[in-house]
Amino acid sequence: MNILGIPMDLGAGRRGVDMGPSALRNAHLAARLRDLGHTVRDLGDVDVALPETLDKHAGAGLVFLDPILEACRATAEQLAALPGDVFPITLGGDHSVSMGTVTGNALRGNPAGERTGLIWVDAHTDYNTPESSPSGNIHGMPVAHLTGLGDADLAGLGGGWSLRPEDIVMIGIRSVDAFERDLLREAGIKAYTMKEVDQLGITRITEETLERLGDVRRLHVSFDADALDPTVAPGVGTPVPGGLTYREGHLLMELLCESNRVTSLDIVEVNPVLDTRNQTAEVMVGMAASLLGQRIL
Ligand code: 6HN
Ligand code: MN
Ligand code: MN
Ligand code: MN
Repeated sequence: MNILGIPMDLGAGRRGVDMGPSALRNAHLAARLRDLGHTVRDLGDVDVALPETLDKHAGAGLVFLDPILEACRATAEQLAALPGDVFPITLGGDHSVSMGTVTGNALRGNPAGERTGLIWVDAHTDYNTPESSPSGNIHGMPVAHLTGLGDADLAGLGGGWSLRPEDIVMIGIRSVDAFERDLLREAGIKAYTMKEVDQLGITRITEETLERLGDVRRLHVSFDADALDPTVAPGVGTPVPGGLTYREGHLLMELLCESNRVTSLDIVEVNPVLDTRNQTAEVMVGMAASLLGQRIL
């Protein structure tokens, strides 16, 4: 198991998620995984430019485009160079880091070009393009770019590889922008909203998700802390009421663990500046532990 931090908050509207990797390490991520019997290697952090040294508006409508592109490229390259059989856990950082993590994991040890599935656990669909975005913040755009929409450089991170919309499932959704909704429908991406979490329950949703991605051998889970209810995970920059409960989050991770099919994980959008005594980092470390083998009995 390999840990890689991407201490970046350039894609978010508020400062502080750059401290996410530290907060998660401080919440004993590596020790928890070692207790489960895993061999854990921490690869440290990717280099990310500091916003204070940059011109915010250099990227024509896209806030901090160039430094985000650079950090995502470095992330993708580092992950792609890892062996196919390691399990990378990447720590954000704002959710724009996932353009790098999903790309790198899709290319890692994959000479045959096998498909990668993406399970996006989030309050938001993050499917804005530069044109549809109300904020210009790139953390609202990673999934669109992974499927080839939007800015050509960001969409081209995979050097020809991009994610198939039918290989994406989103869970926990409750905040979608107007034009983003149109793009999501056009792409035909499956998204389970909180309404469906309430109606169907996490067990059925997880079963349907795994069945839908049935012939995809590599599964990446991207877990945005704001998928959880703000009472459970208060340390996030874009909180939305009515999220996953503590148990719904764990149950999702426990069922994905049982499937034995997940091959990489992101933990993103943990903002220690807005948190209460590192609660959100601790909760997210618990989620990772459930995905990686922790059992109640
Ligand atoms: N996240 N849809 C909003 C935007 O600015 O595009 C919020 C995005 C939040 C992104 O939390 O990863
Ligand atoms: Mn997100
Ligand atoms: Mn979110
Ligand atoms: Mn955010």
